[in-house]
Amino acid sequence: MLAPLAPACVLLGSCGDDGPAFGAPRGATEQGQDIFRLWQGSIWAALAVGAFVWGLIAYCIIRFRRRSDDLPEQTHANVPLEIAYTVTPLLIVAVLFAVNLRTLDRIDHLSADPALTVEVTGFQWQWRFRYPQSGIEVVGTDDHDPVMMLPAGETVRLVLTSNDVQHSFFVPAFLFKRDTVPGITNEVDLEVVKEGRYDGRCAEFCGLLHDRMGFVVEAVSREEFDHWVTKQRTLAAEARAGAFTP
Ligand SMILES: [Cu+2]
Repeated sequence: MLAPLAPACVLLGSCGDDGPAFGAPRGATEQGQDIFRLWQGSIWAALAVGAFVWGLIAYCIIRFRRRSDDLPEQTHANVPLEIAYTVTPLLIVAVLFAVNLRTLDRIDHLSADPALTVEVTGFQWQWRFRYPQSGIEVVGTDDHDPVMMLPAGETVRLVLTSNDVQHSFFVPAFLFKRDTVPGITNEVDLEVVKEGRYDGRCAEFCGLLHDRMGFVVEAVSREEFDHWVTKQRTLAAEARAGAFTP
């Protein structure tokens, strides 16, 4: 069905079952896919307007091209036309605004019962991921980017803040970025739709070693996630026991 679009797909990005991507990631979360559809719809709308305008320009160039040195018939004002080209852009902007607002509302929606909560703290210059339900804490070091393990296909609540200056939690594949601000807690729900590893970065220049604030979000099956939780708890218990050994 998309065969006629093939040349455009090469120019504009990949074509999948959901149409051309126009250069954007398709979103690896439910929320990201919502944002992607908004992007895709906006580009289709822009192309439709563009095609209409280019068509009118082509029509005017051909239909009213110079045929002689005589001036064409001169007219003044066309009220219905002027109303139409004033109202139409206003309507387009109103529709885009409404659609944006609807997407914003959906991606900012917080579930009443998230399956998992992860407290994300940015600090100079690393990340701390804390799982309050299990007491697990993952902290990045100079040598190791921290990995946030999540169960795929489940709603995860991220609670974001900062210990010092402003940072920004950014996962390009999720089409998602949220600032971590000292003294302020930002909450967001994400549902990763496909298992995999997704690279993240700090997206707010936060000082000398800002570039080291990379991290990974790894979405796995529920079984793998539960296994990881058990393993982390065992390791933590062993570390505590070791610390108390005389
Ligand atoms: Cu930073």
